[in-house]
Amino acid sequence: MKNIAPAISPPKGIGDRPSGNQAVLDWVHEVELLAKPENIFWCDGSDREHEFLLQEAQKQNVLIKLNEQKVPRSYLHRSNPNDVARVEQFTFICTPTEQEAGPTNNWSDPAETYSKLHGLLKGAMRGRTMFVIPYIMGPPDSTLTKVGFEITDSIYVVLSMRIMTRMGEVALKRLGNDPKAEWNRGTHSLLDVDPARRFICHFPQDNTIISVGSGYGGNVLLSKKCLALRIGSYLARKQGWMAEHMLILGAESPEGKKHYIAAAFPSACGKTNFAMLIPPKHFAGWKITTVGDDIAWMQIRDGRLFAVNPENGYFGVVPGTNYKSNPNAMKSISHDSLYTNVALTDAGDVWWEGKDPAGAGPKHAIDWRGNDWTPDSKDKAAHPNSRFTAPCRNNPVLDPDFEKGDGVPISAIIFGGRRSTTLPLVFQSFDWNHGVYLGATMASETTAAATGAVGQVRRDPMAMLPFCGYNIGDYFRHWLAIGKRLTKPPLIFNVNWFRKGESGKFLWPGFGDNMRVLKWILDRCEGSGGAVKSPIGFLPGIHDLDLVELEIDHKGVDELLEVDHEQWKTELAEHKKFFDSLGGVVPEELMKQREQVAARFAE
Ligand code: OXD
Ligand code: MN
Repeated sequence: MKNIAPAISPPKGIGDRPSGNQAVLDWVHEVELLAKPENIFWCDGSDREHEFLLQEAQKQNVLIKLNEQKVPRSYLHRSNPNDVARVEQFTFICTPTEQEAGPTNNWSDPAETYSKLHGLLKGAMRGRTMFVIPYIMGPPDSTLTKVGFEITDSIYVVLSMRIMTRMGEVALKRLGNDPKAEWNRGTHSLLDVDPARRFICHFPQDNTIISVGSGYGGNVLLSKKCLALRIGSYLARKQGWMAEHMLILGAESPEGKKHYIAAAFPSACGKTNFAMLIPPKHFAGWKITTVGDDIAWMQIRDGRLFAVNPENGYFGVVPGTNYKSNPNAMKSISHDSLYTNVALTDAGDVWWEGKDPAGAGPKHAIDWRGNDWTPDSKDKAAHPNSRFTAPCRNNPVLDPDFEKGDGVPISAIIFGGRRSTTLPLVFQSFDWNHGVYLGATMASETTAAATGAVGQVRRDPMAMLPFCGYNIGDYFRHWLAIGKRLTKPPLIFNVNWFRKGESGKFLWPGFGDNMRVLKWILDRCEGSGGAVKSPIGFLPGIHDLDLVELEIDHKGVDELLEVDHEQWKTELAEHKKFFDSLGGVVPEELMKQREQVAARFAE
């Protein structure tokens, strides 16, 4: 078998083993004995190490350097074409009992799974370098922050983790020498990138992750979906906090009044765009700032929820990103970034479908698979789930409290999905428990972020369906229990930017104009926004939304805000079907909420 990750030989002073926690050293030694690497490389995240690894990655064709004038200090990576998205069907939660993993997760027995994975890892790193990455998730001085170690034989993973996390000394310091301290053990090996030997396994009770057979971000940057969400949600329930698939943004009015909002949308539904929104001209003086674009860790203080972004970088969907849809993302990825599975132009620049809204793309490029591409090609130049990896520091609208250990106070939580019908542009829950019901029943049309069919409506509670590391019924209970501890709970809303009219066209322009919806949400937080009561919650009246300078007619707004009784009959039946499909784990309170919505329709 060809060695796809040959060992590298670092010069003196790079990759050396630090003195450290004995529990970590023992674990690394165990993995070494199993995987039998040629050598071990301890990462410290330094610039010297970074330069060395970039050179090695280019020598191995893992990275292609981009044109220095066009995208300084940036690189392109092509993953194996069989390995381009998260693989939910090969993702497992390995709790002692199946019941703990619950009805929405694939479960497998921990002892059997360890044994299977250890079999696959046996000798897997022969002739390769085993990298050890110490990292933290969360701001360095936050009580929420967690320490993780990832072992990997992929240089691309090391270079990506350097962007996505805070790496090196900061983690060793935070962990200290206590052999009983809490830290996450993550082991990753590419093996031979064969889908038949691809498994992403979580052992929450052991704070352990083992991922094999993939080199794609969501499966192998173990800090992100694996630790921050799946293991994170398990720890959060045990420890009384929340780990959620949410962006966090700051919104400051021209008068200097600021609120922070967290929003849960499923993968590839616009979290990054919303977190970096630029308001239309009419909202001059408003400032939107980004705390995070994908994950929120939240804890209760003084009866309120406070959130931190555990990540240090963005791993975002590239296609469709342009100077119109998200100028701040374009600036964030204009230097010091890694691109995965986009096209390479003849000038050494990157390109993707939707990069130039006017349609002026290159006449020739190399597509994401490494083949010649022209506008006449029938295949896409960039993979629909091609990604950028960029440091948060690149974002021109990074919130000044991005690193605040205490977190930022959350005034509102928004749920949302991609729904062509039924769901209005925006509505507000009557209270916390009703809001939990909105989250628990949310649904979205599937995207390319995970393998499988695209465009099918699936229930995705709180956008956590692929990421909740324990029984979803207990997760709902945890939400309800958090609500009981909040004296000033965030208001809860649902949005849908994706409703279509009879012609099949989107009714709402989205992007910057989402500020108009956000403004109503902020007005509600301030107690000043008007609303109309409907069976599903509070809706803005047409005059409660600021639509000045927007080309939309009354009819369009009516359609966007319409609560169609027939459609809702079907929707409520779908809610019931979904709850029933979970096999009795749904809390009584949420069943009651459903009945109450139905009863309000009958009033
Ligand atoms: C992501 C995802 O990569 O949700 O953030 O798939
Ligand atoms: Mn995500």
